[in-house]
Amino acid sequence: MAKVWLDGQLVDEDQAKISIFDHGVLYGDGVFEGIRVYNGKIFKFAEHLRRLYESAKVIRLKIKLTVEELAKATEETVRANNIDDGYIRLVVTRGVGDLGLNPFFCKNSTIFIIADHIQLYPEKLYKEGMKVVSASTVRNHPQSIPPQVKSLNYLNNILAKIEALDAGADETIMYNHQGYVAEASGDNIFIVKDGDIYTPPPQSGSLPGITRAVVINIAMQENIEVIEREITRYDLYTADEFFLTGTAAEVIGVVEADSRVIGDGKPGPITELLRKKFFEYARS
Ligand code: PXG
Repeated sequence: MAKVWLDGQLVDEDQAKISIFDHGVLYGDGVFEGIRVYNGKIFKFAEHLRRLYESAKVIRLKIKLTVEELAKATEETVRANNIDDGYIRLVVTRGVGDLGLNPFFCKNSTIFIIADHIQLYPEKLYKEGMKVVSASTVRNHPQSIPPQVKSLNYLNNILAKIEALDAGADETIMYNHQGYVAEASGDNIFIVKDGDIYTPPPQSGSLPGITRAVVINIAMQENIEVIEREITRYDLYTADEFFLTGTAAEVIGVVEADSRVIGDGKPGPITELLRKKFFEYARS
């Protein structure tokens, strides 16, 4: 049985229990990270930890462990479960409080760490590419919970994902309050036009993805220009290639957007190149 790290102890997963008065449960009040393990090594661990602590800072959540302590606990959890290739879910909630919103009644954050095997998209989807549809649900407004915060409240993205599933699509495209492309429900967006790569800047309302940053670096090493700028629906529909990046998906091609076929209907050559290079880089 898998072992879960919960507030300082490794416990069997069926014994890992938190209070129903935890504000993570009552209000979705907390932050999290999803991290890959490749060949026994935690991928871009420092970057994920940094994003977690920055998310916590923005929502005024004090994580009771130092970065070093949390890193050690995470490594311990990965080892205890013999994970060579897998997935870590690091969660910090506001902790136990009362039934009111006041977060300052929560004396201690709750921390748990899961290290497990990862559920991937089927191989067929990587070979043939995904279908996506535009969501009517708008990405978090920058003056609400900032879209750069990886908070435990994912309902906005879940509603957008439901729209895609209802439409028989694999993923959804979320737009910001100004109508520019933000991101997919749990992945960043890239398009290719005339040999250059375009991706929305984080100010367009996306999470600053760690996979996104790695893919941008790989593209630059391959002498492909990467331009961060606002992207419209028109840009998506008329792109030569379209792909998504994220911890779970890595790099995956999109071949249809709102019933418009992208390129020749197959994942394009730059998508395939970056997918291969990312795969090699992550496992090196
Ligand atoms: N946007 C959002 C809203 C995300 O939640 C990304 C972009 C990509 O960021 P990274 O740093 O992962 O490249 C995410 C990350 C899942 C799953 O189970 C989702 C994410 C991470 C891990 C697993 O769908 N989302």
